[in-house]
Amino acid sequence: MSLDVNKIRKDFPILQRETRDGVRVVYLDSTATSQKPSQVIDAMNDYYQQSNANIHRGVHTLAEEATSLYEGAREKIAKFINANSSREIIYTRNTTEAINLVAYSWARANLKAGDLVILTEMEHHSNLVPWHMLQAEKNIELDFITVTENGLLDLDVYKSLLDRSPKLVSFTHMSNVLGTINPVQEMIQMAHQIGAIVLVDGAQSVPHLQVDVQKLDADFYAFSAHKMCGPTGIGILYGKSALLESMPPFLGGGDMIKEVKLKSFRANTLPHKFEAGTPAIAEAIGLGAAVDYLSNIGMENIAAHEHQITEYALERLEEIPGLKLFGPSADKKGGVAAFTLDGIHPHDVAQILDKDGIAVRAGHHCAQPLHEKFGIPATSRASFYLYSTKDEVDLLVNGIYKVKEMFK
Ligand code: C6P
Repeated sequence: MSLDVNKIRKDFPILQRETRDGVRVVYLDSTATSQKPSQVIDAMNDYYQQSNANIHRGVHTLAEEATSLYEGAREKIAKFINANSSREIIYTRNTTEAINLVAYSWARANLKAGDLVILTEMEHHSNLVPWHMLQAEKNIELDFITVTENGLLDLDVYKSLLDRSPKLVSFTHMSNVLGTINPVQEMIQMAHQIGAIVLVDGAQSVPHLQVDVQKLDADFYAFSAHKMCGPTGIGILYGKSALLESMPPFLGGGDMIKEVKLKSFRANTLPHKFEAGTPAIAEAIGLGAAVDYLSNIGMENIAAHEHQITEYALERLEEIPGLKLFGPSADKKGGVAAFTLDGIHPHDVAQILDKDGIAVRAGHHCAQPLHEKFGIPATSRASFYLYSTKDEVDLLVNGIYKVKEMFK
């Protein structure tokens, strides 16, 4: 089934606006954050207007309503990624905090000096820096699966790294720069064969692909609401319940305890053990609405639409003399097109495109080591989502020709 993109676009108020210069907004930066449909904005407004109260603390009507909406959203999220139970869904602030939770709690308790953690050269800083910090503290060892010239993980290197018996393997499901969709299920299976635990960074996959954490057999899986039509300020750590049960709490405070004495405490059961303090209640409800929104359209339909747009975009961009695309062919990637233009700085490209209302991101996209690997400081990056159109790709391509003309 193809998407009715015109109908979908009507759900997103921001796509109806114009820029300062009175031109239409062409939003090609969904990899940084997606736009939000009215259904999500309304769910959050309704909560504040009708049910605002703190959760888990009151017996009054509003507190019960707020708790039920907040926990109801957790159920929806569990179903969306096919977790075995909503106890395995931990609310965090974002993917970054979810990865830090694993680094602070599971890794601090389970890793010792000399233990090996395997990452990849295509990781976002969120899946590098927490491990650098742990390395400084515990003297663990880090090593990296290399990225090939065409933007794929080198699985032979992975195999040889697994021979060194790592305790943890962590990698992104989909690269935010190359768009590469990694063979996650196969990689998890390989890690499990040697007894390693696997953490997947799903920041770019959950918004765009049907993800089934049980089928993948991921031990931990992290993602952010704001990239999947939901609000900022909330993300998810999925973890297998046996692992989460075995882990010490991350942050201490209200709600994460069963009992507190002056000199001790007993931690709460899952998932509350990892949710200290008043959480982002409206945001959780907004994420629940985003999950409903995406599920109603169907993740397979969304992925198919994005594939069409990406295929078209790569084809059109490849025609442009002096433009170099990074990452694999459309059949191996999601809706991301990072590129450089001969002799023109990526920031200049983005700034000039902005004059025509075209929003792309320029920089290292929080993947500095990956850019270093390719010998470049930065790229310009266009990215696509369920509301993107071929007509927007054409506007991007025309805009790039204009940039080239200006720098001639
Ligand atoms: N990438 C981008 O423009 P947070 O900021 O915690 O919601 O997500 C972090 C993150 C982790 N992993 C991957 C693969 C990501 O792409 C991101 C966020 C954005 O590419 C913002 S830097």
